[in-house]
Amino acid sequence: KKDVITIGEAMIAFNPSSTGPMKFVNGFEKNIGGAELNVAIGCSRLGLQTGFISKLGNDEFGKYIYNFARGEGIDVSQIGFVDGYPTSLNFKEVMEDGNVRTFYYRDKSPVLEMEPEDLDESYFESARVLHLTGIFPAINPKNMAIFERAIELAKKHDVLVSFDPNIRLRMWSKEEARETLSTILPHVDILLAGDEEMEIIMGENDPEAIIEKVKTLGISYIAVKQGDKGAVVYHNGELIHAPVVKASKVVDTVGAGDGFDAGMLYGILQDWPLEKIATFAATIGSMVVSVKGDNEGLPYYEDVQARMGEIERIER
Ligand code: KDG
Repeated sequence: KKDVITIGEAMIAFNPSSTGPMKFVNGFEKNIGGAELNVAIGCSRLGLQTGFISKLGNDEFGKYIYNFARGEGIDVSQIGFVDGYPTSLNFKEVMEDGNVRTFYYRDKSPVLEMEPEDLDESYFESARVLHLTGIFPAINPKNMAIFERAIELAKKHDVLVSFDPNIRLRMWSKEEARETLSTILPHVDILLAGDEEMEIIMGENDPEAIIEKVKTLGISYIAVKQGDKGAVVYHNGELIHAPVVKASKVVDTVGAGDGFDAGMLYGILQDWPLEKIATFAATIGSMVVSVKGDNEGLPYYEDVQARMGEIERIER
């Protein structure tokens, strides 16, 4: 049984070895990124069973990502390798204050070789949550056919559909994002979205107003993320302002939203009270930003407990 399965594109994240404008950075460290894979890693570290559905280039980078995912305990049986499509790359520029710009090399993404028929129905039968993000359709509009099939299989087998819009304006325009992503919302059970993203999709950025609107679509869990200003979370008539958890130090903000998502999914699957879910997710988000890399800062369950002061740890 899989707790969380996700479909998306993984890539090599080249993190600069020094801060400042990229044109003056000489060294990059080879790490891994990809929002959906980050969520799978986050969930896996918390102790959930996860699976990643994707295609990678049949190259050294593809093999590196595959082995890394497997090492994190993610089921890699649904990852294929394709010839002729290089594994995607993402070079990052990190400024002193932790602000990041990304430069993609992903035009000929291996996921362009994925087809709706490739999805294995039995994989959905044994899953509890299907996590999707707006990055996948942003790669190519044809990926929506894969989402439609995945959503169909999820509904058929009572798998909850989780969705993070993850709007990357380097990949498509606001209009394209709005047009495509608004068609996904009615199928969603768990919405994990940024306030600015919801502004693009629904022209509204006030969390409570967003929640009022989207709950009419039948979405069960709603989280509106506001970066370092916290998050507002809704379920079953209950609305909670997640605490603002201050990061010990802001080093690299990329992946914070994915960490928050992993925390939400974990708490939802444990059927925790909403307040506990929100605090847990917010804590994870704050932990991710103090570590360089897209997923390196994703904590293990005990790390979150220690951060929340629930357990005391002997450091040395
Ligand atoms: O959420 C973090 C991701 O944005 C990052 O890991 C890279 O997937 C990525 C993307 O497409 O930007």
